[in-house]
Amino acid sequence: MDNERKSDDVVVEPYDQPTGGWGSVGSLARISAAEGLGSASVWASLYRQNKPGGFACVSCSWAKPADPHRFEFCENGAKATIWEQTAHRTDRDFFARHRVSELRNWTDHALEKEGRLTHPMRYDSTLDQYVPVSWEAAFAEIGRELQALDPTSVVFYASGRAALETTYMYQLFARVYGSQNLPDSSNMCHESTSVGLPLSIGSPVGTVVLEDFEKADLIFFFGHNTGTNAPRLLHPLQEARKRGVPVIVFNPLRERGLIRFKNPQSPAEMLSPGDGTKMSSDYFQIRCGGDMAAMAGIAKALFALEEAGEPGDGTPVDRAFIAEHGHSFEAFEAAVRAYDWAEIEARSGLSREELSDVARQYARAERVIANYGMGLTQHRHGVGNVRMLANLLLMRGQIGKPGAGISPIRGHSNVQGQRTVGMTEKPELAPLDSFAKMYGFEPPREKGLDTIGTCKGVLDGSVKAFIGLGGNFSRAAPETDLLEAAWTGLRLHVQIATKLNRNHLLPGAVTFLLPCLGRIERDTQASGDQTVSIEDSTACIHASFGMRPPASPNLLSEPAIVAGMAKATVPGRSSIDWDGWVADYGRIRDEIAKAYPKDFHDFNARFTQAGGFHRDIEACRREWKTDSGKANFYVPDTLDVNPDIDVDGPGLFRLMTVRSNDQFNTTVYGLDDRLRGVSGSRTVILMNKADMARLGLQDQDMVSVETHADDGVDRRVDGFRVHAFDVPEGDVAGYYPELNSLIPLWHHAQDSHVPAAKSVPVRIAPSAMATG
Ligand SMILES: Nc1nc2c(c(=O)[nH]1)N[C@H]1C(S)=C(S)[C@@H](COP(=O)(O)OP(=O)(O)OC[C@H]3O[C@@H](n4cnc5c(=O)[nH]c(N)nc54)[C@H](O)[C@@H]3O)O[C@H]1N2
Ligand SMILES: Nc1nc2c(c(=O)[nH]1)N[C@H]1C(S)=C(S)[C@@H](COP(=O)(O)OP(=O)(O)OC[C@H]3O[C@@H](n4cnc5c(=O)[nH]c(N)nc54)[C@H](O)[C@@H]3O)O[C@H]1N2
Ligand SMILES: [Mo]
Repeated sequence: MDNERKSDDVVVEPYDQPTGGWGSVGSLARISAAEGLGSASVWASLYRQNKPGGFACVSCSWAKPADPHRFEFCENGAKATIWEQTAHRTDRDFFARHRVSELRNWTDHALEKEGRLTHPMRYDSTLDQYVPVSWEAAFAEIGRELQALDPTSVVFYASGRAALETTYMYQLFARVYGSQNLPDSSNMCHESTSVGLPLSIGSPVGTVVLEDFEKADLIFFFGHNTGTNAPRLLHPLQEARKRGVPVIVFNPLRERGLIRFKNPQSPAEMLSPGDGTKMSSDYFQIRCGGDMAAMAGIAKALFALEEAGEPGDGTPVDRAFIAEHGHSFEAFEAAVRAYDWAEIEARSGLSREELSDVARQYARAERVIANYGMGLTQHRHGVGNVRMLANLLLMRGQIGKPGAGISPIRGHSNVQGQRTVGMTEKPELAPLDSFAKMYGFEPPREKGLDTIGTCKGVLDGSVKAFIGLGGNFSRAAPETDLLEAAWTGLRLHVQIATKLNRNHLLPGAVTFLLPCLGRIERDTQASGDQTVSIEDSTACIHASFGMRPPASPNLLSEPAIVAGMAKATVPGRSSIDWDGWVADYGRIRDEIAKAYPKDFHDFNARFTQAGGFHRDIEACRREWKTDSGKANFYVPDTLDVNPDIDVDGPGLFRLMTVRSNDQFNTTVYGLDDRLRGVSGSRTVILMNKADMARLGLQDQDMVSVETHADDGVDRRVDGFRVHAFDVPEGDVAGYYPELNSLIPLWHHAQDSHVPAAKSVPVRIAPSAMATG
């Protein structure tokens, strides 16, 4: 399909415009026209995005301020809104025209471009088509199928978008049924945070709120492409830069958003001739996987500064904080002192001088925020990365005070919230005793399957059924080719979705596609129009009011679909009033408040307040819910993020799979990545010029990319075009999900099981297709 235009349409050239600016306005105008939307309806929605009384953006999870801008949205949030409100429909006629095996040859972009799903469908294997089904018949058959299966062979996935109310019901449904297989997209994303931070500071989430950005006097960024993936964060960052706050970035790619930004919502800035605000004071093109080493280097330099004791150097190490709050600091200090600079420089690709300069700036700062994204979490040593960053902050007492803290930038708009209300495969993270008491059932107590466990189970046949509450699991997960081939072995496959995607085209023996309302749409139930809630990256809970007419009269809300399945599957097995909850979501919030009183007391009274309400995070007030009762310093036993496999050998490259500016995960809006200067194709490999010369490659040459692994599996993609790019030697970058079949299932973070999507060991060769 249209994943690859003619080669001469593919352009990769340095993009030297600021992020935001007119490029972003042009991009929006193109997308709304393509989705068949008039500008009036688009602006009416965008005006209410992320506002008190409006809806919470369906794109990223960045914080929503109490005092919003006139338009509190970014280019990419607007794209997500427009994409969800599209005038196009994937209706019954569409499915009558296309067989499922035909649709499997379409690209992700082509599939979703067909628009919103309108009718519940069931796969008919004799026709190889989806055919309409009634909601009643669908629920009844799903109930019968589930009753016939062993609950521990059934997976209930959630992709991070569904609201707190839906998610609370969904996990209860799974547990009443007897399954704790509750993976969510967090397993592929910030699980390294959710595993690492509790060990370090006793909290699975970050400690920073929006106001802290106004007080910070130094800001770090590790491995996050902010201009594309959390663009609204550029506003507080721009304010900080205008105050002269240093912003220090570590990223192998020079991401425009952290280089220059022009606020598209400020007429004065847009019309001024300059090229916007310089967003970072220092930008270090660290080697992929070099963060542990760089952080060790900064820590080592801090110890050196402390020893030198120059009066202008501030407080390199906060010994008073460490004495009162720290645990195992001595072992950390000894480990850092033992690493030599040669190793630190080689692994990070940064010099001792550069890292010592960072340490000097850091030592002088009093309030410091460290932000990070997938560049830290999606490595084999992802948990170590996160803990090392916590160390760096803790050694200067930068957690638990205003203007400072650790700031994991989450992915999906409610991914953090889903974990908060019980969407977890780990029994110790859900209040199972409360659930048992409140609803009169015995929840399963053994650990369920996470994403990696689910993939293994689908591959070995032990997983028999998969229910997806949103998402595109098989496409987002690693080892995609094997997974797709095995998927058809499922007995039951149910997807609750807004748009058609590739996972939906992998039928099991019994397969349903159930279309739901999106968050922007009005959700009317027996008690009237309903409100839902989500938790943002900074642990603030917000109300979201749907406003648009539903895409089709045949859609049900997500809570109604969950209730429909639950009533058919586990009738009488609990005291849960499924229908009553659907009639009035306020009742679900009352239940959440009872199950989680510390975080959600007076939920209904508090959740509509501007800026949301902040959950009670003990680490914010220096109460450490760890085994030692203190903030635990992590002792790194290696600076190698790939300690057990070879990603540095001769001829090997470390492949980083990243998002473009024109996608939301597997949803591809277009073929351009404006902020990286790539346009016209997504099947590209971005490579350093010197590496290309060594391989005898010219710009635009076709290459094949093969995973370096000796496990007997051949993982290869072909027909990708190589482009010279400003990336460290030995590192290459390309787009997810097109490259997911290269990631071996075993290539994941050791403790959190997050697929290591950022350092896949690959070999690159001229393509056979080029000559054939
Ligand atoms: N518009 C839009 N917004 C989104 C999404 C989207 O697809 N589109 N997805 C959402 C989701 S689910 C998530 S999780 C977030 C993801 O947001 P990000 O965390 O920004 O995710 P990626 O696009 O994977 O980009 C990873 C960044 O880390 C850098 N990097 C790669 N390897 C390393 C490394 O070893 N060290 C360092 N220091 N940096 C490295 C890459 O160059 C890149 O800038 O965004 C969310 N927001
Ligand atoms: N190689 C590589 N792989 C990665 C990553 C990477 O950086 N590199 N990133 C990983 C990360 S961080 C994540 S979070 C995962 C994402 O994995 P997923 O969350 O599973 O994937 P998405 O693409 O976000 O899911 C998109 C689908 O969700 C459905 N949808 C959209 N809105 C709604 C809604 O309101 N309700 C319902 N029910 N459905 C809806 C639509 O049908 C759409 O097709 O991918 C992971 N995979
Ligand atoms: Mo994510």
